[in-house]
Amino acid sequence: LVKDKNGIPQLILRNNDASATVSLLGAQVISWKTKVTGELLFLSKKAIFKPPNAVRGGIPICFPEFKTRETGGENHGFARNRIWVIEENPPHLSGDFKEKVYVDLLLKSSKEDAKIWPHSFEFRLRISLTALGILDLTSRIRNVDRKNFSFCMVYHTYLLVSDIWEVRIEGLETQYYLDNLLQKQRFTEQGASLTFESEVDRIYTDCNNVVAVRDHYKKRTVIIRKDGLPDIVVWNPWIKKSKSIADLGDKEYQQMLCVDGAAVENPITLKPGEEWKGCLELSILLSS
Ligand code: TA6
Repeated sequence: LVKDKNGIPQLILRNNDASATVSLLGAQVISWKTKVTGELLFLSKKAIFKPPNAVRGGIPICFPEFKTRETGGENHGFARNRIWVIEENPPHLSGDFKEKVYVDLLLKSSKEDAKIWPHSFEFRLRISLTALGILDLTSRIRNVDRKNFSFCMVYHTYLLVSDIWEVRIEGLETQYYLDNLLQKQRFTEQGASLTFESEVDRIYTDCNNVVAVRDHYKKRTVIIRKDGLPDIVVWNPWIKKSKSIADLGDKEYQQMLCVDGAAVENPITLKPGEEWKGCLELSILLSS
């Protein structure tokens, strides 16, 4: 464990030539690197590492809301603004973790947060890294309350790209989406791949579990696999919106693209004692 300049603990997972840095503020992965590729996640030069701010970049964990759905609480939920704890002995998680380096983090409901979201929960996140640099995030959310609750959960994944003009997303063709820039009107993706030349803010609903983000200039593709998460949110703020975001440089939109595994369009409902699981896996393909 190391501490950042505001005293918030960070830890680094290392496996072979790959590494991932995790801040306990938000249980947020803020760096993901391999020797061959260098950094793969975007982190704003203006990012603020001080609660209650969320860190602009990496993979913020958005829970229990995306936007302010019902409570008028913090945008995209409070989980990304809280300090999580390391859990030494979490309940058993199925899967093969033998060759992986991982950490388990935990966020529990608090009296303070119950004022904006009055439900008792336990949110466990395992972040793991393989020797080939595959980054895997598994969320388990448990209802420890006496009544049902519903939530949204998003891995708000800021990928670092060479130049937004050089990037395309494959795997979303023919999929339905809601356009947040057009009052959530519903469309079908028409293109063979998704490219960028203006602001984009969409929710692809109940869509494919695998998409590829191809970066022509960097000659690499990030493969995003989701499991248990029906939707994918795609966001780039472009020029005008970027200027209104205090912790994002005016031109930084050119180097970032958010492609988020998400459960957002239809909130997940858990009965007392039930647990939900949602996974995100990020891997890299290099082209010559
Ligand atoms: O769909 C992605 C989105 O909700 C955008 O509308 C945009 O506001 C973005 O997330 C970032 O939100 P944030 O609260 O992190 O500034």
